[in-house]
Amino acid sequence: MNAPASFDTDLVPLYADHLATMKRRADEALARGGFDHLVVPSGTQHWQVFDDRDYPYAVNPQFKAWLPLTRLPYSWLVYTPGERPKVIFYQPFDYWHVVPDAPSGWWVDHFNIHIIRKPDEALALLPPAARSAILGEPQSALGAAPGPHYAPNNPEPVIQYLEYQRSYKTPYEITLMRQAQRLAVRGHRAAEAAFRAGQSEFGIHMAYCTAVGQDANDLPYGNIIGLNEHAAVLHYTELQRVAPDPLRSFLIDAGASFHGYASDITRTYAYDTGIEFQAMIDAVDAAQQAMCAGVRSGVDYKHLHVDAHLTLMGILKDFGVITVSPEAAVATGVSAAFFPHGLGHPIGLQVHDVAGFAASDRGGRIERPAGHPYLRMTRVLEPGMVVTIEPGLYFIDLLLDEVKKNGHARSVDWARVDAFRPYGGIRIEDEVLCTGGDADNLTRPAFAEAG
Ligand SMILES: [Mn+2]
Repeated sequence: MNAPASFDTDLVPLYADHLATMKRRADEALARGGFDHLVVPSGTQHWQVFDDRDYPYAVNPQFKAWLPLTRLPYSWLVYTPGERPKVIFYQPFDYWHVVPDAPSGWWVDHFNIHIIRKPDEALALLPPAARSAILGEPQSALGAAPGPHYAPNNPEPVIQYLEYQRSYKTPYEITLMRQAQRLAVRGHRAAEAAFRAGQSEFGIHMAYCTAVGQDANDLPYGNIIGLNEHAAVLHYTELQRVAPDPLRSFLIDAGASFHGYASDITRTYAYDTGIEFQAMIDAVDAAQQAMCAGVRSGVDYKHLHVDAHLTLMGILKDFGVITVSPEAAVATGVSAAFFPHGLGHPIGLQVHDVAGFAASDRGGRIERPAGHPYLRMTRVLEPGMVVTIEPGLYFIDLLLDEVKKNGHARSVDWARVDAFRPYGGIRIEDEVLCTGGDADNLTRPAFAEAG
């Protein structure tokens, strides 16, 4: 899928190491929970109420952590320490839909594979439920209660440990995540071209999907594509069918999936690159790269977030939007009106990956700093973690009205706000791998490669 011919071959040894890591983690998780078997259903289809239409299938992240299989509902992974893991592979006889291809790829040699034609056929192949940690959604239960009934129990000690360990990406996972970056960058390049050609938000969205080769069912999250003032809506997903006139600015927050791994990239563009808004974009871009360089082992992500507030307020001060010092803007809460979200989040199998608040692999939560309710990552960075760095500056009347109500109207030059409001806002987002040394930005090289 959109990768060099040698790509799959290169993955063979990486996957073997990844699987060895997954087994070691499972051994410890099972010991902690007092279980003999790890059982992971891939998940089921879900149906719309009073209708025969199914929602897009979403694989259980615990399942795709083991296997690059994202379109295989009603299947199961079974791992028993010391034994070869088993995949119960659901391949129905079905002429209405395309059924999953026969098992193939770099993973098959590591598993005993059992094909089933009906979901309930898994029952005879699964280990005893009472001795198993079964991780999944309730709908994955097999057999009608009160008869033979095999249901996820989701034991906390097992889940806590496995989710915590998923923070530390294996080289196999990093390889897949780099490819997810390359795919998304194709879309970002096509989207920028569509913007320059005067297309609508919907047209830009279609250009993105076509270039990536993914649509709403495949993408890791709904594309955010906002022109002009729409760039100020943090999760804008309306996709207007007509382009505004004049075109002023374009914010795109869009990713791609690769074998279940997500990318999440944001860029902002000015239509006229000679204007002051472009200069503000450039300032945020330079600041964002410095923030990315701050992703180093031992650094508290909370501190990166708070520092970002100061940096961004420095930019607003330089552009004459605030009249007070950055420190004063942060202390009075004015900064939160312009930068009202977190600096970023963990990313991997899920775009907002698990364990961003985890205090340990046995549970506990590291709370957000007071006054920062939307931060999604509060941990100290360690090698192997991948986080997004996505500072933003927006001109949002709802929040700026609060600044006035809270008695800080004189902290802001409202004529400057009026000048920037028609452009909406700026967000720039990359993924960064924490290493033992310098930060490894996964996103920028993909843009450089694409030219
Ligand atoms: Mn993000």
